[in-house]
Amino acid sequence: MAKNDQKTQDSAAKPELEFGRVWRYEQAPEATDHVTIAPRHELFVDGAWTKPKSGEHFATIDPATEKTLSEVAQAGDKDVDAAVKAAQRAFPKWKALSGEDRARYLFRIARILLERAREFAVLETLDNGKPIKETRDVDVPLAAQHFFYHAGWADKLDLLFPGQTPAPLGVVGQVIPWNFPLLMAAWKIAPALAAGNTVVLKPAETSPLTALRLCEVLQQAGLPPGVVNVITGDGRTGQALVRHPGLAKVAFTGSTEVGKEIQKAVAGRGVELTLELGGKAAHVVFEDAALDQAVEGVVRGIFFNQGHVCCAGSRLLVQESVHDLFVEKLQRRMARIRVGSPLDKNTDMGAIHSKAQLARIRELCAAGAEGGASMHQAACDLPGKGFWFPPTMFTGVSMSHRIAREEVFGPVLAVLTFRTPEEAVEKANNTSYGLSAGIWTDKGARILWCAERMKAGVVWNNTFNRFDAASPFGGFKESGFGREGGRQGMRAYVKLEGGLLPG
Ligand code: TAP
Repeated sequence: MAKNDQKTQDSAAKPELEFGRVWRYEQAPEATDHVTIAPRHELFVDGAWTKPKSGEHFATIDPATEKTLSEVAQAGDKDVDAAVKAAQRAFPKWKALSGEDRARYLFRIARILLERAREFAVLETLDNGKPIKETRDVDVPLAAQHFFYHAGWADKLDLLFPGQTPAPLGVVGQVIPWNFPLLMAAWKIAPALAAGNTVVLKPAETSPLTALRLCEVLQQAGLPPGVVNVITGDGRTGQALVRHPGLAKVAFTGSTEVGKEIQKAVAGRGVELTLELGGKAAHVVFEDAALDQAVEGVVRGIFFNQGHVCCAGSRLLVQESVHDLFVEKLQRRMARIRVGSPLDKNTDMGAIHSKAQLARIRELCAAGAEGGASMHQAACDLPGKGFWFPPTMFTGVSMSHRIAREEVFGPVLAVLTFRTPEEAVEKANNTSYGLSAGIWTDKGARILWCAERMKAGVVWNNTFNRFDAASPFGGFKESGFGREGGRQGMRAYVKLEGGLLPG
């Protein structure tokens, strides 16, 4: 182990796995920490595993070791077309099922996911680099919760939209990112199916394994062929999917840049669109807040999932009177964050997801230091292999710094100050994003005053990064539009016919 050594190796290593070999994690040699990974994965189209027409596959690696986990199919235009056609064929029958029958499938999927929770948690940790305690306690249970929750709506759509007749849209193309691969798949698939739509899902190139394993769960649950199709590939596959004329709706989560491209690609086609994009959330700490609790909230807000979180609290706005004390407390807390093997149950922060993401984090940190902000990094021993970055905080940051404006998508906190609530709100809103925000104060009236004025889709009070399937999630401005979760999330997957009430 070399201190803060972030050397990387060529990630295009040859696959080393044979079929059915048990993958063991070298740094955490517990015999129970294993999952079986096939050396090659095909596309899931029309309920069956299908080879890509091109015959091309690419490697997906463990970012903590840079070892190849498996090879995954590269779907081309013809594969995308076959997947959309399978979903089109399945749509009339799926739509015609009673809500109660659709709910039965969703409940079954949720139960099987929980039965296989350990396997999914380990697989997600291997393919993504996030700590096992997060995949075990957050990603997998929340993914199951989304299926349970939406199963509950499948036979109550009339109650959800009273006075109107909700109908499914058709085939939905869904493109998801790498930061919460299984959870994002569940967020997208569960409401779509509950409403009677069929799906073609494209997972991120660098973290496709849990979405593919979810297909096994769908098969186990007896989901009819073609209702969900999963096609793997890079950005070209996503591009071919969102441009396919057979789609009724596109749902995308990822970068603002790609979101804008997708918006152009679907413009004028009568395709419904929801975009959940980037963020640069302000985490506002007032002098009257319970500071020790706020420190925990700020740490959770930025270092959870290595900061690879669209709603991460990456801008800390702390009231000037408590700035020095709060920063000192944060530094002490950061020194106790355990960075290391993602499969170790004690690890707080795992590996950075990819070499490219590590390069972006380094670039933005270098820009912060060059711009005159002071960088504080927790001293920790980082493994020699894999992609790693220590918990990092910048003080002396101004709004003109790139680290205060751009989404780093890594474990990097930018600290700014404010004097009055008005200034806090003004600085919080001084961003092109509008996904989330956090407020720490002892005064209820101040929470309401700030929350009303903050232009963010989600505002957490005296907590941060809490998620629930019943709670709508989504942004304003360059963070996108449309909501996922809750009644609002279901609204994005139906068209409303008749009735006098607005949708
Ligand atoms: P994106 O490029 O936005 O990737 C998200 C998904 O879109 C992936 O499945 C991607 O495929 C696919 N995609 C890429 N180009 C596409 C296109 N032209 N049309 C349709 N689909 C396309 O994100 P990224 O490259 O993984 O990360 C880049 C930056 O985006 C990060 O540094 C971070 O700041 C931000 N990001 C934000 C979020 C959220 S949740 N807001 C999530 C991830 C990343 P590939 O995987 O093959 O590229």
